[in-house]
Amino acid sequence: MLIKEVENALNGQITIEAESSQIYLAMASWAEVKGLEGVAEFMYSQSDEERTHMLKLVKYINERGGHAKVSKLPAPPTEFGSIKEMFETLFKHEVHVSESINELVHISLQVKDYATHNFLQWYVAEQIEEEAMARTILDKINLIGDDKGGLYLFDNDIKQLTVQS
Ligand code: OFO
Repeated sequence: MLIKEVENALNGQITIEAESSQIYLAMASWAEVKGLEGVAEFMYSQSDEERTHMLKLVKYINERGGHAKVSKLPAPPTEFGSIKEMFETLFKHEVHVSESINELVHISLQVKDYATHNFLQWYVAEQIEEEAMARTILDKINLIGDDKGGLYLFDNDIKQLTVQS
């Protein structure tokens, strides 16, 4: 049985994962409109992934006798500046998600909820991967600079990351 404090904190994480999914969907649409097919495909798939992160939390809370809640979300932005700015936003967002997961881990230990602590380890590992991937992408973008041909190749390249993830 989940104690209220943990249930509320996990419900808060549901909102964060749902927000991630919405933001990445908005990024996918922005990239698609700009003709960046590869980036759009990558972002659509990131958005789907975030939804699975959210669903995993829903199932866990309900399985442990709590009640998973679906909350209202603010609309994500529609403009993301440049590709570089968009991936910087994504990176910052993932760092924020990691901080939130860390806080959850901290709460679970404080109240000696070892089952939740164990459940959260999957998210800890996932965040390491997601932050690393965002960093790799940003490094590539910095290498390209203003080179249009480089951007074309990058858009093709990123499709590979979508297939792998
Ligand atoms: Fe990329 O955030 Fe979920 O966990």
